[in-house]
Amino acid sequence: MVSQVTLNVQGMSCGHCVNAVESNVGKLDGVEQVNVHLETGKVDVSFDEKKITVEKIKETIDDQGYEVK
Ligand SMILES: [Cu+2]
Repeated sequence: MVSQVTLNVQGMSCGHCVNAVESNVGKLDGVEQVNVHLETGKVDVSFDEKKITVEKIKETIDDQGYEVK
């Protein structure tokens, strides 16, 4: 079953940041779709909760150097 979460992420400022988050979160097993909204700092993620947790998604964003609220 696919779940949807919107995370508030601080520190994303340009297209490079968008790419870093979208590509690294997007390649996680269980993530169906990831969409970064640079203007608002919001990151929409669709994921299979049987395969991956929100914690793991947050961790991955954090690893890129951005703070997840
Ligand atoms: Cu950037």
